[in-house]
Amino acid sequence: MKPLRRFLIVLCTYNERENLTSLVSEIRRFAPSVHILVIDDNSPDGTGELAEEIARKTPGIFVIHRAAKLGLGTGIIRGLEFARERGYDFALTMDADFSHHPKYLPAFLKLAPQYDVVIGSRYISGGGSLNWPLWRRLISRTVNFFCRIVLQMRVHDASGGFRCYRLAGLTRINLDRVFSKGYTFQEEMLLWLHRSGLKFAEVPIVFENRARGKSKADLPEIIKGAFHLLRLGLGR
Ligand SMILES: Nc1nc2c(ncn2[C@@H]2O[C@H](COP(=O)(O)OP(=O)(O)O)[C@@H](O)[C@H]2O)c(=O)[nH]1
Ligand SMILES: [Mg+2]
Repeated sequence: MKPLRRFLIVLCTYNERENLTSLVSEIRRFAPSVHILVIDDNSPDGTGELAEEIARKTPGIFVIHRAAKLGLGTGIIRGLEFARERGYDFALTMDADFSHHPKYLPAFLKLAPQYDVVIGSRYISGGGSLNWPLWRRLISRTVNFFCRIVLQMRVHDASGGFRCYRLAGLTRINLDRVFSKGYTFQEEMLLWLHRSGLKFAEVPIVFENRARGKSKADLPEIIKGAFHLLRLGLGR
């Protein structure tokens, strides 16, 4: 008999109290058998305590608390390590603000067994962005242009964080080598995976701007991101 494939959803949270309860229940609705790991960076709004409360009531939900806001990238790496330690086959990362809607999970779960990385893509037919400010859309387009032309990545959406990784494929890269701590983790991670010759698929997703809570993508994060991308470009 084929062994059951095990999925872990990694949710990094910083001040997502208003989203977490409904997000977890929607994830469970669309993907009942997956486990969920919340990585909270000591959110001042009490997201971490709420996550504990949900985990106490629901099996298959785990929480890691980090002492301070240490960045989305390091949070995801922590999540991937947890998934590896616990013997999951796949780790799925998504934002915790409904921009990555759980309704797309079945498409990821279906494709995952045939690929090393499944990417939720805004820039293929059927995908898109809704209610996202023009400046965010421009930055996203520029970053993706850079990834295609300078970094020579053959994917349409290299900056989105809605992804499913086959954990066996990740052993081909050294996670300690990833230097982006924040948002550019997404591009950097994909670059190393791309160069190690893994098999990618893209599924269309419509990214919808958050309705609740605040974005953490501020100017310092964007400037840091630009430097990280230039560093990646120079390293070629
Ligand atoms: N644990 C943790 N989560 C973070 C951090 N920065 C952002 N996030 C989470 O990463 C996801 C994406 O962040 P968000 O603020 O929505 O960025 P945007 O969608 O690009 O505007 C959300 O689930 C955030 O709560 C961080 O430093 N630590
Ligand atoms: Mg968001």
